[in-house]
Amino acid sequence: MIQGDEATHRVSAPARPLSRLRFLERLMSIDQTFYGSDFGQLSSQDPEIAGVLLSELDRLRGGLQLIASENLTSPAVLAALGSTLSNKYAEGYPGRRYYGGCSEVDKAEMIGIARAKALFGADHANLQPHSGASANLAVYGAFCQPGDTILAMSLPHGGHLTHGSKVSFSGKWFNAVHYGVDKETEDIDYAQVATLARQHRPKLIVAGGSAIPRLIDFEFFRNLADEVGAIFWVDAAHFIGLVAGKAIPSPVPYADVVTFTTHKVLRGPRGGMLVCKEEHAAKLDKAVFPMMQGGPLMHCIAAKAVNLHECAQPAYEVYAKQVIANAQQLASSLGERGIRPITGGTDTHLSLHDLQGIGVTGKDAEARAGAAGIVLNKNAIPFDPQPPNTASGIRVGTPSVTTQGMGTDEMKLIADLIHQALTQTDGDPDNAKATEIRGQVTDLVGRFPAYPRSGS
Ligand code: DSN
Repeated sequence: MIQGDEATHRVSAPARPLSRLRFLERLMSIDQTFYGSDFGQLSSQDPEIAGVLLSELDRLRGGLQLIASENLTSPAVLAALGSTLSNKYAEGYPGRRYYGGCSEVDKAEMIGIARAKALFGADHANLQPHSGASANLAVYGAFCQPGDTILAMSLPHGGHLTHGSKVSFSGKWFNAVHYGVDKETEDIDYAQVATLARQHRPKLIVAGGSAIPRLIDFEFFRNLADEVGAIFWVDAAHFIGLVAGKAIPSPVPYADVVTFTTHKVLRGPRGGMLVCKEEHAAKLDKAVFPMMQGGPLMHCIAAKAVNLHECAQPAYEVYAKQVIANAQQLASSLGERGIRPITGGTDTHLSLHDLQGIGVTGKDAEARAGAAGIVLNKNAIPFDPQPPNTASGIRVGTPSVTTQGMGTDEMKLIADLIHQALTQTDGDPDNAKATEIRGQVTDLVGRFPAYPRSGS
């Protein structure tokens, strides 16, 4: 089990069940430390929105958060997000802005850039992308013209919307060719990647996606990109936190550019970032601003810097390794209960599960788990016979529960609770079995509270 404040945000022993009134009082006192004096002002000025903030905290604390792309960022990151840096216009880059008064935000951005370069061993970093999709848009802007061909993983096999899906700018403006997974191994079909690259000679080759449980062979992609004269781009949004924590190999030495979100395993604020080789730095900076974005979100950039410092601490390495150990335990314990892990398991923070063996759709599974206090998402599995809105699978991830301090014993229990919810309930929160499972979830999260209350 992870110990220590930096790893888990835990500050004290678990709380006992409280009356609703006492609970809200305690909530208010700890929230002062999360939001500063502003929370008091917010609650008197706008109780409606203050109530939403409190009830979201209540929701986070009351259930098991297994969305693979989410995490529980630290109070320090939240403090930077809720700061006056939000006020500042700072179009441009440190030392060359289009606005006066940028001396302090320049410092924040330069600190963040230096931390990102050091953490990832990168030549260059850009912290301004508002999101992962914005960072990805900048890559297209830097390297492609409309109509150019790109090669990426297909969305139903684990890719991402911005990798050439027809409903995204990337599929509308570019000619996207997609590779998938091998039917037997369910891992990336590297032979197909090579065949398609040689046939189409794409401008960009992309590795990465949203539902890939296995490590990616970056050296293979680098060599292939060199062979066909393509730029090699890694979308590392899902796993960059594991790279930061030195728990899995880094794509940075291999890729021309690596884009990512900052809020998944990395545990930073919601946003995007990119790191790249020096030769592409000026082109990518121009593609982020002024090609794709206007004013950067300086409060968010400061929060990214805070997070990068957290990720450089030894406790974060312990955390990243535990995220994987937990994901592996959860995947195998679900598998033992007939909820088959795609590829047979995971090397990362997430696993994808085929529910056909238990005769439940992804959509029903999401509803049944949700009614039992377990938050996860339905997901298409490779060669899925169901449409995406129904899907035959679920995706589960361990970033949040590991932040809460849970370990492999808790993963075994969670697998059992998921199995019970999926096979013995019907999505109705009033169902007696769902109520019983919710009680067990409450006990578990009570022992490992998210954002523990001061003095509890
Ligand atoms: N929407 C994210 C996810 O859940 O994986 C990817 O952008």
